[in-house]
Amino acid sequence: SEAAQPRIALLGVPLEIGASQAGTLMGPAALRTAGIGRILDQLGFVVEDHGDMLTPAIAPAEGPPPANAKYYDVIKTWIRALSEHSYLLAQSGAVPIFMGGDHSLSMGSVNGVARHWQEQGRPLFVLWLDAHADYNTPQTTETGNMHGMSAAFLCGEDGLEGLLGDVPRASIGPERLDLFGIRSIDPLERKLVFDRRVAIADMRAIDEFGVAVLIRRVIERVRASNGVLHLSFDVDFLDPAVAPGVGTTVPGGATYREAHLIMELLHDSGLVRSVDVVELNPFLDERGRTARVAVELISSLFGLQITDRRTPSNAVFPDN
Ligand code: EXY
Ligand code: MN
Ligand code: MN
Ligand code: MN
Repeated sequence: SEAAQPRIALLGVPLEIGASQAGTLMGPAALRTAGIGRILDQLGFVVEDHGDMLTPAIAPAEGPPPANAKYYDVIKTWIRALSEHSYLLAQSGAVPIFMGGDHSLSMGSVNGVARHWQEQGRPLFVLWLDAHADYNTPQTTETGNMHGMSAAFLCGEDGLEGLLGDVPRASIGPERLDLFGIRSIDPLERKLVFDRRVAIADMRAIDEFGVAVLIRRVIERVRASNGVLHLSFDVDFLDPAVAPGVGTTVPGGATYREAHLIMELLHDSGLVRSVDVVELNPFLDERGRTARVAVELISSLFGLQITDRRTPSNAVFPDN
């Protein structure tokens, strides 16, 4: 039989209380309205839309929540349910795209896929495209917003031990995280990222070396370990002029073309097995502009090409 068509599983995660500004609740709907399913279908994928997660039933309180973690008891119910769902989607062999929703959802989406790849004996790496490091813990946070703690949690940092309850925790460790596009980091968070030796390409590195060189370095790192890659795409990575529809804008972000090239190089690498698209806030968007840009970039990640290029990816010089 012909090779099975590659499958993509869409899952909406309408979560917003991990962020300070409400509105990412509407993110999944905006991505669908911008045509995410249709465009991936046109690219030849079998697209399974699993709809939006329903608000999970509140878990019984298990003792006092950690201080400085706003809405912990509610977010933990989402993260537990999402981690289970993410694990099952990864096991199904589809490439899951988790449509947020604020970035706290990654504590569930990445935990689930990491658990699957651990069972497959392949290391999971995470590329964190973001203006922010999201490497705060309840001990270091200045806001208590859990969307600023998700990368730290995934790397096994302390402070949110009970978050997953009985759901297995599959930490990737700081050595498998690549922070990319950082331009806003808190003092204690910055120290923690430095102490853990987390790989970080801030906007200065991007300006000095260019995204192509830096992304190739991420790709080679994953390849060297026979790993797979989860892309956690926080839309506020982009410059606010390109993506105004986000809750925590920071000037001096990536251009459309830099983001586009990153997605094309990632596509060519063939390493991406799951994706978060987070922090899209339609309430702050301008006529769906940010939703549309997010969908265009996702379509490049999944193979939309401008021309039939002869130059192999990761070439140093063009050969056509
Ligand atoms: N570092 C700040 C905090 O921890 O609250 C801002 C975090 C913004 C998080 C957004 C999702 O990237
Ligand atoms: Mn983020
Ligand atoms: Mn961010
Ligand atoms: Mn945010």
